[in-house]
Amino acid sequence: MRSTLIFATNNQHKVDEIRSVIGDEFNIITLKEAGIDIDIPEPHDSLEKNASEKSSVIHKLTNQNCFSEDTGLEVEALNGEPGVKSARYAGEGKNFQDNIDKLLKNLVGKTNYNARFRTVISLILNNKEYLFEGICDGKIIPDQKGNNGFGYDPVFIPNRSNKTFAEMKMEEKTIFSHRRKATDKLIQFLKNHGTH
Ligand code: ITT
Repeated sequence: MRSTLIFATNNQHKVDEIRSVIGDEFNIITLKEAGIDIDIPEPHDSLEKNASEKSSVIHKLTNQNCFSEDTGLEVEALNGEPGVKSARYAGEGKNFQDNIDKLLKNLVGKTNYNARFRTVISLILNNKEYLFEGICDGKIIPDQKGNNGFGYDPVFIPNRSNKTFAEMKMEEKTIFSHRRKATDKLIQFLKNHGTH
């Protein structure tokens, strides 16, 4: 029987992207599907700590194997911002457009547009926690392009591409993405631990 893992997120885009990488190998249950309605806190100053917080809250609640992920956009000229604050950069509303507007405003006059997405997955398997990281290097563009994806996708071009993530279909974003790289490590780990 396929192993079941709860994915501790309220972000459906993340669920779609991770499911497309994991395929049918594991049974991924969303919070909604598990009947859990909770706004998981992200109070910490690092992606690692916030990812741990999210998985441990759900583990305490369900006592089941689960994982979470925290992702940040780290912009060189802004000393790594918005980073851990990516979701709420322009305020508690977590509004994607407001966040992009604030980012572009803060980059006016800068010459270095280098940036990276970093994803940290926290897995709790049989009561022990494991972390996996995925990084996608690229750059920010000053004019938004594309309507696919979510968050900062319309202003981020990964290295070795000339399209923003928002101009790509999910399958193409997956070739480059931070989230896929972290998920690959998660899958490999689960297989090595005899979890199928
Ligand atoms: P959960 O905590 O419920 O998982 P969230 O949306 O709050 O969902 P994060 O705390 O990880 O997720 O916030 C990261 C923010 O960074 C997210 O709201 C987006 O604005 C942005 N982001 C994350 N992954 C992204 C991606 O692949 N492409 C573009 N923007 C992304």
